[in-house]
Amino acid sequence: TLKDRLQKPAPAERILEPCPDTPPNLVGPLRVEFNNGLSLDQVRKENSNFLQKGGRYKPPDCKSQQKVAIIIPFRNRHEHLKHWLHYLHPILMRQQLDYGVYVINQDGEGIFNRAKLMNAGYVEALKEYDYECFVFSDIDLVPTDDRNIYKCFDNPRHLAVAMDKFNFQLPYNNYFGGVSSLSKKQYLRINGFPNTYWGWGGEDDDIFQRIIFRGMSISRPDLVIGRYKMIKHERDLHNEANPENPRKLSLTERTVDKDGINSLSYTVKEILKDILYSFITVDIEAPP
Ligand code: UDH
Repeated sequence: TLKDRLQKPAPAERILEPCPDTPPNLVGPLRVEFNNGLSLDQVRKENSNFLQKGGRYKPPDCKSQQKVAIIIPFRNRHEHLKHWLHYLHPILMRQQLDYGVYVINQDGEGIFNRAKLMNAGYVEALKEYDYECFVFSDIDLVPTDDRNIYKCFDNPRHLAVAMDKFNFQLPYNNYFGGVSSLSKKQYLRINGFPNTYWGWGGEDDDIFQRIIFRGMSISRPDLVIGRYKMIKHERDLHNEANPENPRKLSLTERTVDKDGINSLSYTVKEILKDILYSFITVDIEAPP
C-alpha cells in the first residue's frame, strides 16, 4: 500500500551512516605468497559476489569516506595482475572504500611510459565516476598489512615505504615509487604527472619534486604498516633504463606547468569490463 511504501524506503534510498575512521574488520599483518597456483577464474569466483562489473565496490552497510580510483600502469603482466587482484580486492573491501580498479594497458610495442599511463588512467576513471582520490599502483606490489589504507590524506601519500626488495626500508628519503595516493585537488595542484619520461626511471622523482615545489609534503605510513612484497620479475622488453630521465630532474621546476595533465594526449583503443577490473587499452604515442 501507499502507506507501506512511505514507511519503508527502498534499499537504494536508505541513508547509510558514514563508515568509521578505523575500519572495524582489518586484520593487520597478512601472509602473502605468489606460488599459490591460483587461476584468474578462481580469483573471479572468490570476489564476484561482492563486486560490480569493472572491479567496482561499495561497502553495503556504511557510506565510504572516499571514492577511490586505483590506477595500474600495465603491459604484458597478466600473471602479476592475477596475484594483485587476489590479494587487493579483499583488503580494499575490508578498508570499506568505494573503489574501482583501472588497469591502463599500453598499446603496441613502443617504449613504456609509466607516468603517462597513470595520467590517462586519471582521465578515464573520472569519465566513469566522481572519484575524489587516486591510488597509483605498480602491478607487482602487494601490501602485507591491511592497515595501510588505500585512501587520500592531507598531503600526497607514499604507501610503498617498506618493500622486501629494499630490505623493508625506504631506499632513499625522497623515494616516491611503487604505490602512492593523491586527492584530485593534490593531483591538479601539480598538473598531474610528467608525460615525457619514456623508459624506466626518474618519473617518480619528478612527481616527488612537483609535490615539494607546489608547497606540499609527503605523508607515509610507518615501516611496519607500510610493508610490501614485490613479485619477482626480469626487466621487461621496451622499458630499458633511460639515461635521459635523471637529467630531466633539474628542469622539473620549469616543466611542471607545461608537461602534465594539461598537455596529455592519447587515444583509447579498447575498454574491457571484467568483473575484477576495467582494462583500458590506450595508445600513448610511444616512440619505437
Ligand atoms: N609495467 C608493465 N609492463 C612493462 C613495464 C612496466 O606492466 O613492460 C608496469 C607494472 O605495473 C610495473 C610498473 O610498470 O610494476 C613498474 O615497472 P618495473 O616493474 O619495470 O619497475 P621496477 O622498478 O623494476 O619494479 C625494474 C626492473 C627490475 C629488473 C630486476 C631484474 N632481476
